[in-house]
Amino acid sequence: MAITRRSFLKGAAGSTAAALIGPSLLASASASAAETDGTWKTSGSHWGAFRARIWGGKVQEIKPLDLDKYPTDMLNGIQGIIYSPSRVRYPMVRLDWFKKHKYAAETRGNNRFVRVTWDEALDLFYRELERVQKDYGPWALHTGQTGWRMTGQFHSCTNHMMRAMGLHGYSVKKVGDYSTGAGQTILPYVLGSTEVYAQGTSWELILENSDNIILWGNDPVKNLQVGWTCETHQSYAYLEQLKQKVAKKEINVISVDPVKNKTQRYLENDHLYLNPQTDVAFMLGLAHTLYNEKLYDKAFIDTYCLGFDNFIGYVQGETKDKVEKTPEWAAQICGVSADQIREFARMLVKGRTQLLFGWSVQRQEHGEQPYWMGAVLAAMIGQIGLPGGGISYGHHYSGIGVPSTGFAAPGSFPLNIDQGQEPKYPSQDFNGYSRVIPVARWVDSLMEPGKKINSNGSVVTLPDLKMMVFSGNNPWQHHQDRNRMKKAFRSLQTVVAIDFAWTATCRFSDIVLPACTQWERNDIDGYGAYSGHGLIAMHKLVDPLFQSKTDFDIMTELTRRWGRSEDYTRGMTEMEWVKTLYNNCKEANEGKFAMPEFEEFWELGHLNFGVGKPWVRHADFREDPEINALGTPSGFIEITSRTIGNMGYQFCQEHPMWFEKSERSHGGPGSDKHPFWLQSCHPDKRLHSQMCESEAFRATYTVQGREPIYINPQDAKTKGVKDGDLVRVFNDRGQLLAGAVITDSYAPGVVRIEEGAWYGPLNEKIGAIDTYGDPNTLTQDIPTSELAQATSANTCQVDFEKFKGDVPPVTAFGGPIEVA
Ligand SMILES: Nc1nc2c(c(=O)[nH]1)N[C@H]1C(S)=C(S)[C@@H](COP(=O)(O)OP(=O)(O)OC[C@H]3O[C@@H](n4cnc5c(=O)[nH]c(N)nc54)[C@H](O)[C@@H]3O)O[C@H]1N2
Ligand SMILES: Nc1nc2c(c(=O)[nH]1)N[C@H]1C(S)=C(S)[C@@H](COP(=O)(O)OP(=O)(O)OC[C@H]3O[C@@H](n4cnc5c(=O)[nH]c(N)nc54)[C@H](O)[C@@H]3O)O[C@H]1N2
Ligand SMILES: [Mo]
Repeated sequence: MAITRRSFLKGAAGSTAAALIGPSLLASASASAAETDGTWKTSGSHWGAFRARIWGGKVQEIKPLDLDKYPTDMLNGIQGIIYSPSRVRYPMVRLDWFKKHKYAAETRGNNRFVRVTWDEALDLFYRELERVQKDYGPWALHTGQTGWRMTGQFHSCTNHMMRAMGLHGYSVKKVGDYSTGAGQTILPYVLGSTEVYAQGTSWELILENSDNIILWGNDPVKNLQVGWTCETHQSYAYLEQLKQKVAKKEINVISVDPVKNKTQRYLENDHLYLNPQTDVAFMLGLAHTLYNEKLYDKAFIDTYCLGFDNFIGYVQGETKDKVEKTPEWAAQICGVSADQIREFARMLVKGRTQLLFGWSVQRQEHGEQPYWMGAVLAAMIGQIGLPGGGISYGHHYSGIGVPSTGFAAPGSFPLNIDQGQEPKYPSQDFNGYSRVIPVARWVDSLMEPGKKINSNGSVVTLPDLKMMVFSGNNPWQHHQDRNRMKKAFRSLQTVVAIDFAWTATCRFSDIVLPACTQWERNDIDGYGAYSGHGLIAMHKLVDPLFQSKTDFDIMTELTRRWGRSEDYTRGMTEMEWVKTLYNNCKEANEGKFAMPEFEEFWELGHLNFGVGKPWVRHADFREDPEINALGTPSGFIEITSRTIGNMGYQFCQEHPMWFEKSERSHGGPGSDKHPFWLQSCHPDKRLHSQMCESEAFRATYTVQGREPIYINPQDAKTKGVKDGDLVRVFNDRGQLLAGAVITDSYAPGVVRIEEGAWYGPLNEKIGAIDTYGDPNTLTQDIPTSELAQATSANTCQVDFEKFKGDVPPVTAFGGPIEVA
């Protein structure tokens, strides 16, 4: 058997070369035609809308659409996605799985694959679907993981996969997501909606009315670069105004964060460092001050809230742990002095205060608590429902806070099978297992099938999964604790991945099908997820590369195998679907906005609905809490929740509380052995793992070809690590190589490796070093609590040292080891 040289060694050499060349040289080298040659086409992306110059069948150049006044520099990474050496080129099947016919689960991850034809690959996929439904049942198949599939409403690949699977049989699905699992579960009990995905008070009203803005674990300047649909970047116009108001001292902006983040560096606002994961202790200290200094809004609490006295009993040390939550008590946990806590509390009630929470604080153990406690704090301040006051949990996301136009956006390709249709295997017998599991608990299912866990008031029985199908998500990026995943994957018989990039998920799969990127197909998308700013025509820029196909074509061919392709496609082609989605949207907007005929829109490339009217979140509730009651059981803000109290959980009780974490820095558990808190925030130069494969762009931030780890100068000195050094980062769960960037933006005891760095294990063995720097090699796979069962990625202690010894090549990129 000959091993072709598309091996990891070559991949490593490639990335070093790119590091030396740099981005500008590569860009000009690819522009082989004169600047004016070719045609310009419009398309969209999570990173915004753009125009691309196509010449010689290749994308030569990308420019932001004129409408986008604040384009992200990630547009420079797009060509590198299309032309990445990590593209999935052909249908591939894992060698040992293919040849041994006994799943060979123990060698999964060795990255040795054979090339097969499309027909062979789809026959195998179908064979496995049949086998699992016949030999086991719907409980053995999980098709429910979702993720950041590329933009475009028709080609939403998760929908394509799920609809096709649905025509075959039932399977296990998920509830919740990795983004806001804890927040979206707790807040309906407290404020009556998920809040995290709700439109927020308009920025112009915040800018006009707020005296204080608290950016609570929140980095909008970094995180608004991407959006769930094609992003408009309108939020940045408001952030620019905010910057001016900060300079003129018209608005007092404070970042509460263990890190000086990108937003703070941009706004040049004040900062309150606190120890990681200690927000609730800090907030309890604030509540203690507001209560005992009689600064809180008693009238608001009496009119709009439920269960305040019960909660105050805990603050005063009369109930539960009988510890008074004085600022002195809080100070020894959160690292902010008692005097500073008192001052902060007094500032909160001086004028109008808008709390703006990010999502990272709930992506940690007991992540339900800081969100609930934030609502309590906002209630004590008493400004919920006023312009520029109250609390928001989403102003860093997809343009929340940009007023909504209210016009309909295009719908998407249906995720479910059509009414009246039945799958080939109609059995819905889940053999006593749960058919829906909390999103982040699927690896637990693989490890402990049959285990019963509490989940948001009910009991979930983890299914005994044999097969998983992934499309439009990368679990070997999004889930925690790689070595535990390696163990868990041994209980799977068949794993199918459909992707255009040879991610670690492909490496750990058995059948890999090459999808094309969104720029190799025609589609339509909403422009501005929350603003409803308009529509984008997504013109196919180039033909699908290598043997890749659209997800639509892949699933049409698959469903044909059991005679259901017509049901799947409804007998329509790609362009017929795109046109239908447009026409349905046109119809929905009839009488409100006169949309042109499809052909005109397609020619123009975009449609602008204009701007919406400013709006205040919860204003109606404030105006009349009886008529406009919240969606909570009582209709009021529930500071104490009887519903949750009755669940009887240990780590989510009847009101918000401080719970010690299983791992915490600054003297907390585990910090004696692994002193540094690792935060794995969202990347500044990627969308999770997407664009990591973009070689020249990656070279703009890597250190010796590795993912950066950000370290405080003091910590670096103690460890004898210099800027640019390779470091080994480790704990009892795993180890990785990363490149040191020394910066005083990080507090001592805090390090960061951004999530989405591609996992590049040296080999498939458990414990093997990760050669590129995926932080999920080190994170803990534990639930937030019995309530949400969400991911706790940010509860993670590590240690690091300067790397000594032979430096292994980066194995993350460049595709499989192809065995002929
Ligand atoms: N440690 C740590 N872990 C985290 C987080 C964290 O903060 N820290 N954050 C979590 C959060 S909030 C999220 S949302 C998740 C993100 O987790 P994911 O959404 O799984 O991450 P992505 O890297 O965006 O993966 C999308 C995958 O889909 C593929 N893809 C895109 N478009 C298409 C398409 O059209 N067709 C096909 N077939 N494939 C496509 C891409 O190539 C990529 O491999 O990560 C979570 N994991
Ligand atoms: N560029 C870019 N933007 C993105 C994404 C991306 O991948 N790239 N992903 C999108 C997605 S899917 C999501 S879910 C959102 C994620 O949005 P978030 O989860 O809000 O983003 P993060 O960047 O992880 O964290 C925000 C801030 O929280 C701080 N923080 C972390 N832990 C603590 C803590 O214990 N206490 C306090 N007070 N602060 C803390 C961090 O230092 C950081 O400054 O971003 C979206 N936007
Ligand atoms: Mo997310």
